[in-house]
Amino acid sequence: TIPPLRRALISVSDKTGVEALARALADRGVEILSTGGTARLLDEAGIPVIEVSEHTGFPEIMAGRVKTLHPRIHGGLLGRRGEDDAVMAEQAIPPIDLLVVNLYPFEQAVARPDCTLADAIEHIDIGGPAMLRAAAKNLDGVGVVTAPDQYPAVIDALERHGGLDAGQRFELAVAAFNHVARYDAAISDYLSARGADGTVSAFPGQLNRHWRKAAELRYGENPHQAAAFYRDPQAAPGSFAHYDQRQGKALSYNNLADADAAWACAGAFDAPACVIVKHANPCGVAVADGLPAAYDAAFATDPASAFGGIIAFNRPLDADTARAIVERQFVEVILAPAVSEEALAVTAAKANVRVLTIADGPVTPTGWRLQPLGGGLLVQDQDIPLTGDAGLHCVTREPVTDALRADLDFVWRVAKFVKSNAIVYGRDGRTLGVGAGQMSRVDSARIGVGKAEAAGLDLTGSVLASDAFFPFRDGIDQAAAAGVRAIIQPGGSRRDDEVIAAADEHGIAMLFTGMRHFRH
Ligand code: 93A
Repeated sequence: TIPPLRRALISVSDKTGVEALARALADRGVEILSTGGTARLLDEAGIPVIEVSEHTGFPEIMAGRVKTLHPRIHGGLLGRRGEDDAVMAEQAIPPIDLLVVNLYPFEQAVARPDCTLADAIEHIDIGGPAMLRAAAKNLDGVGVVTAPDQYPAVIDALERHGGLDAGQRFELAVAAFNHVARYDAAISDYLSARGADGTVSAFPGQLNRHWRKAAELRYGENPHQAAAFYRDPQAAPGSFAHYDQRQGKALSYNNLADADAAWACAGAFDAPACVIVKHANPCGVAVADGLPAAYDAAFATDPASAFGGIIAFNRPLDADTARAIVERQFVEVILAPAVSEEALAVTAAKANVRVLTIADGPVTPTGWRLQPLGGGLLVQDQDIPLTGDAGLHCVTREPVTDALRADLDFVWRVAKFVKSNAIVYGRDGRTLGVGAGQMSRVDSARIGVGKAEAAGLDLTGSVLASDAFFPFRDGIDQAAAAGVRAIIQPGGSRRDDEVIAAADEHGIAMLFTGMRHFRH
């Protein structure tokens, strides 16, 4: 059943598209009530409108702080149709059957760098949320509209049925509560991150996020687990959450997790780069003059692990690279900032391959890294900088040549994206062996050597990165035996002297970064 639509109240800060909606209402004989700015706009557009102050017989006062907070408004929104009719008649409260409100733009206001605490507080909407809650609560008889992108469906329903059906009113009411919840969360986050004197703390006393469901997934990490993907509405352009799937099967939970890791790693390089990820770890990374060469080199690190991998690029995917991939290997996901039409034509031959584009990226991650644990949430900054305050410094007799320095920079960047304990061997802008996720560092060092051997790669003259300091000299001895010429690591072990002496003994050059990059 469609309840009657006699009267609408329109009060919007974002006035996009409101004229078309009001006109559709007026054309159907719906009476329109409106607040100051909105009323003026509609009046100028030649749409009949009654000011709320005229309707209530009470002026807008206190520079608009009190405009709709009146029983004639809230009674009109909240009165139960059929049940409260008598009291509404007795108190001369006309029903308001449709509410169109969006709130003072608090989030936009506080995003401005010069926004003061007083500005922010002035942008806290009181009357708007009160009306939205009233209308949404009374969804049996009242429709509530909170965003311009809802207007077309409302206009369509008006034209077809003369009003909103129960399903549409329910959906709109849920959207209204979400709108208010997000609004209050923004106010709570802003204020709880500040002291009365305006000082800002890095982590607010209260942490609200308004994650929105972007996709339901077939299952979670395993088939017996249910799962969905939620997007942070504030995710920066270029971040993984803005992926656009161009072809292929539906993405799985593990696809998304691995693709995110691959995208982040690809973003660590300025030169054209290819990153192949399996089970959250890069199993091959390379930079080169172009993507075909980068892909070849990344693949060569560990062809066995690259099978069924996730492949990310930091440049638009071209047809040659796409062809090389689909002809050579089974691939789950390919992601890039863009994909040429020719490349898409190539990947189309493998209909299951998921191709994602993420425009404007990869970007340096912003905001927090969140990690849930039993009943709580660990929150930290992003791991952005590469080196500590002292910068890179050579600690060995053997100096670091420019060529070695470039290789060391490369493996150090890769190591940031490998689960700890991380050891990365490389040379000439490509990985040669990756040891990931071991409980002891020397095991990771050994695994990296084994990987290189298995792939037929020679570690002679290679460089090595370790995400944290070497606690003992055994890792250095192991590296020397494998043919490593230079090492990059944070330093800071109690046994640094012993570790440096071992490097000197082997004629290995070693850079300290003064910064650790654990990743769990
Ligand atoms: O200052 S308020 O909290 N007091 C109110 O009574 C009130 N009623 C509606 N702000 C109030 N509004 C808000 O005014 C609406 O939520 C909307 O965002 C805005 C529209 O004002 P105008 O029509 O004057 O541009």
